[in-house]
Amino acid sequence: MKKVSILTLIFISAILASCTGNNDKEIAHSKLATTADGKDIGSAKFFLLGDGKIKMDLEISYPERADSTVAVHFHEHGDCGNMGENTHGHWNPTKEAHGKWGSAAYHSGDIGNIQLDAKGHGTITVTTDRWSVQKNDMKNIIGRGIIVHGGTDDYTTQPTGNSGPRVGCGVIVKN
Ligand SMILES: [Cu+2]
Ligand SMILES: [Zn+2]
Repeated sequence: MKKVSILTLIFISAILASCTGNNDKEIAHSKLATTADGKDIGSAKFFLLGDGKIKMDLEISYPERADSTVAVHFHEHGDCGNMGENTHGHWNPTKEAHGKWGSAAYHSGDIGNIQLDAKGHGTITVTTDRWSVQKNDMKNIIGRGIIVHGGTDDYTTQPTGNSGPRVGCGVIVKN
């Protein structure tokens, strides 16, 4: 019996070690909520990587939107009031056209479309040098809004991608 417990402890320690085995530092986050009634629909976490890039892990849990696509963008202002309209337009520090992430031209917060499964769950990870958390840096993402749209980004229509209503919203906050 004692042998089993010790083995179990060793096993649990190994699992814990592997879970915390990365050195990425979480530097910012955002809680996403519905614009209509403030219901929690997910979150974004931002990590500073060893090479200076920032990685975002964004997760959506939105049963009402199961089996659909939602478009996600960073918008200019971190104010989710007025059904998300107070975030204004897409954050666009590089003065480019709206487009698909990684294409020839796109806004620095054009995350794009996320497919939600039968439970309304979906994730996306973006790693980039287009973001920072430095004050007075035009790449600073702190205080920007994240908008979840009820439609699909066509990656073409300017300057919005014709992404539909603003169904979810969050503000990027420094940790
Ligand atoms: Cu948007
Ligand atoms: Zn855009």
